[in-house]
Amino acid sequence: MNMLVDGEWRTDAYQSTNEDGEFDRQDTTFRDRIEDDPDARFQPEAGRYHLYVSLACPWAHRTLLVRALKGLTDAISVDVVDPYRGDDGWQFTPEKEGCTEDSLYGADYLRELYVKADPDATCRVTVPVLWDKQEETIVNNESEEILRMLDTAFDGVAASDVDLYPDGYQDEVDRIIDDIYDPINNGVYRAGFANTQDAYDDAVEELFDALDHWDSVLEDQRYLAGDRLTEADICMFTTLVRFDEVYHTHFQCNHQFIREYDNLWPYLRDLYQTPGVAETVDMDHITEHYYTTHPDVSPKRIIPVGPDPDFEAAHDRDELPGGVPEDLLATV
Ligand SMILES: N[C@@H](CCC(=O)N[C@@H](CS)C(=O)NCC(=O)O)C(=O)O
Repeated sequence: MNMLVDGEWRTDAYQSTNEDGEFDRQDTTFRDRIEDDPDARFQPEAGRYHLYVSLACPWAHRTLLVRALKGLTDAISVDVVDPYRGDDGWQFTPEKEGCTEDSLYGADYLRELYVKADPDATCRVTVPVLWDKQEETIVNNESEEILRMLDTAFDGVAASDVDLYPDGYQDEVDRIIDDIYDPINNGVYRAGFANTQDAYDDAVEELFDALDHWDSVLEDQRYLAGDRLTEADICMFTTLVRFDEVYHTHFQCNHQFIREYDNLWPYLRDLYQTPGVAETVDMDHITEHYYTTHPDVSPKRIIPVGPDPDFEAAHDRDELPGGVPEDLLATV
């Protein structure tokens, strides 16, 4: 697979499975932090930061969701790459529906920004990227860390007081984000990119065990961490919303659709209908990306018709304790 090696683009450098045929996701490399501290190198400021995203990517989608829910859309600008990722990696194709140019530098490919940030970069060129316009560099390209920064470091800047990492819930939120990563968020990729039957079998078994578990947790609580919408729900949402259209078919996670679950399905609709969320979901970019970008998995690049789940249908979960924070309803 493609990656940068010493700042040069290579199409043969990155092996995505290990010797057992298991998908091996590489660690991200830019890990600086924006901190609300006068001595910090990267401080929260309106207009200083920029996100490079793909609307198809579940990891980038997390950052767009927090940006929307926190009321940071005016403070943090965004550019959107083409959903199709070819041999040259993520590309800017402003002529295509839902895509933008690189509004900062007019780059053709996202990798140019990585090399600008580090001329000797040796890494995958992934989205999301949190870019600092002041220092002209990448602050961070790990979604979990970006979403935490947008949620917790921008209090003086964000238009909304919504707190997705509230006191009293933090340990639980961290535990859930950690618990769902391997079997669910990364689990669908482990199933889809497995190169052996054993690797696939292990991944789907863990995936559906975990989905069953969370389906039962959600029977009598509205959100993953209890009665409040938190970062954990953001992390779960971006996988669930892609599941029936993409992961079920493309990654062969076809034991069950999300819309067949008693609680996960209404939970997914509840999140989708939370103010600010639906606008971040672009199913055309999602389906185009997956079905056309992985020739090993889907060589004919045909985008299937899909079940078109009705995310707008009533969910009735407002009968459970807790709910959408008032300030979110007011600001989004
Ligand atoms: N751990 C990273 C993963 C990001 C990631 O893998 N993004 C994918 C898109 S869904 C990507 O850009 N892949 C390009 C590549 O691996 O070359 C995060 O959570 O931000």
